Amino acid sequence: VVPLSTASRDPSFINRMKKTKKNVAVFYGSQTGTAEEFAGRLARDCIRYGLKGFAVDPEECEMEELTRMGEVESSFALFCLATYGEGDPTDNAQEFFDWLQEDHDLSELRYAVFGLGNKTYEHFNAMGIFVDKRLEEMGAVRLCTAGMGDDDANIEEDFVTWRETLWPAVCEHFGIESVGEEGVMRQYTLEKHEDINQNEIFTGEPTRLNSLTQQKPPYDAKNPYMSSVKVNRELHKGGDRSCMHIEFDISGSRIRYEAGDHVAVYATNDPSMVEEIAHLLNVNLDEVFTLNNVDDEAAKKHPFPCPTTYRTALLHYVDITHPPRTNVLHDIIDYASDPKDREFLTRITASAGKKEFAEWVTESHRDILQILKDLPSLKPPLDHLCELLPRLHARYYSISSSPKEHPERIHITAVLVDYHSKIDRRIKGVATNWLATKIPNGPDGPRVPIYVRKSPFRLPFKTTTPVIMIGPGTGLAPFRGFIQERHHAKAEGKPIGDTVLFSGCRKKSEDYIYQEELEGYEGDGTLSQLNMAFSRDQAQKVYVQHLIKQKSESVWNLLNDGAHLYVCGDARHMAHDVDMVLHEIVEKNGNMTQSQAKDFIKGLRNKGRYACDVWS
Ligand code: FMN
Repeated sequence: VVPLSTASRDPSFINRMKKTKKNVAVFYGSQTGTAEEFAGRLARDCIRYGLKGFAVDPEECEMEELTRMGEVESSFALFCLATYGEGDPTDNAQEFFDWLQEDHDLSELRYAVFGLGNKTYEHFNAMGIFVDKRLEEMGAVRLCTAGMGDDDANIEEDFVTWRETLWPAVCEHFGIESVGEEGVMRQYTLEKHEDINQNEIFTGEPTRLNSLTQQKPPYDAKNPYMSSVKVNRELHKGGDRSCMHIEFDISGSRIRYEAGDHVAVYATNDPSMVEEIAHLLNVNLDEVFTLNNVDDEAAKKHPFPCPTTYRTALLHYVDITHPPRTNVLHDIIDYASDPKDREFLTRITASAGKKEFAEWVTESHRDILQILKDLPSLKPPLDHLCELLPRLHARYYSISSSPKEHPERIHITAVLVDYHSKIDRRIKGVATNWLATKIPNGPDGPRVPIYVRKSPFRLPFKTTTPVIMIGPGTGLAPFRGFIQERHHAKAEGKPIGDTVLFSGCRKKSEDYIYQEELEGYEGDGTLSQLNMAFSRDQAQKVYVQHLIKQKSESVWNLLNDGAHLYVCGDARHMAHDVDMVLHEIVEKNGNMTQSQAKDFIKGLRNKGRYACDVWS
């Protein structure tokens, strides 16, 4: 079995460029694969201009060689860089980011940047913006204006639009022209296995063969732990939504976690969707195959662990529920036998068809199955579809327990994603709907692959430091862990500082999660304030930011006493509105001007006293 990535690869990307006559290095900073996918597409674009490109993981090569780009004739570098957290780089771009803090001579480098971000975050595209500026400062030549992808709107469209400015700029700079038309180029070739040993076939392992059946610590993203689900219960008392309290058993696994960490869950797609796709495309799901990269130099030999069956690929490895990106539909146009379907797909995947694509695919939430149903003459080979669809990624949940009180369990608190879209299509979240089926059924329970991801979201070191925690809905999750932590310290006789919670839900009688626990903590003095906003229990909507405003004075006094502030939950509205109210409080109660208040809050952030764990 060929490993997914070759560990012994030459870390010198310049050597690799020279050896394989490549002239375009496409670096990606990616956490969930979007930037990596875009980098792969840019590398493939190169062929059209008589160039040779390859996608490179900055973590796996010596980025200081950017100073030596002149050694490769007519070369340039492209960067697809996502931003995370509070304007941070992705894990695989952290070292590159650190390297950029020092001065280097980059006058031999020509480059262009596409940033991936989301406008609902305060530090929109901070990493892309930083790298674009920093490379220029160090003497590198910018080939075109940086692209700023917004994942809150349509990042695919942003990418395609930017690419339409990139290639003409490259052509002009190097005096080259497009050499071929826009044919579809496959990145992988199909290999079928008629006669293969069953133990050599991947059955859902994220990286290593048999890692899910022959379990060995330490556990991480490449080697998740098959944890037994011990509890899965409903937290809502009424209403039409569902929120699950789930407990994963980690006893004997040597997994350690801290309150504030995340747990990643590898979920499986809905088997009935998989069956339907196979039926429409007339494929035997148990057929065993491998997809091999046509580029021998590529870091990724296969798009996902191979050899495997189509069933495993569709259940575990590819994302079949998100509406596909433009390139997926573009690359399968020729598989439609009806000229009307071909015309339609050509129109909506062209740059002039962006609006129609957005309406018909993205906004209508059409997944690949729905598209195959709506265009009955479209019959792409399943292996090509598997190549084009993005990887199904692990989903992260804020852990809602403390290891001090639950050393052998990891708790999560998850709302079931199941609703009807504007045009009445049912939207079901992959992971939460799969978790909903994981009901304990005996001593060994159903098992779920998990691993713990460390987070910087931490209680202050001293138990006496006051904390203000703001987390409505499932934003309460990490704070349940924090409160357990303080409860434990208190039980041990340690003094604890003010512990203030602002949380909320729609109706007290329906979706007030962990009500008894929270009231218990208020009663025994663990919580010094329990502020709950019930948005729909009265004529006027009441949210956490309103309660924070009502408690302005107390919040201000706590901040003056050195309190740490935490916000968790919805980034789009809540975190933003809370931030505004905090600015108002500091301005008014601290007698400051607007800009002084801004600096004060910035100071809190810099000192690690204002932390966010938000999502959108
Ligand atoms: N985008 C920003 O512009 N600024 C941020 O601070 C930011 N933080 C994020 C935090 C989380 C937990 C997540 C899930 C996304 C965040 N994003 C932020 C958006 C991502 O950068 C964006 O979705 C990007 O397309 C992801 O690229 P990737 O799939 O290559 O990792």
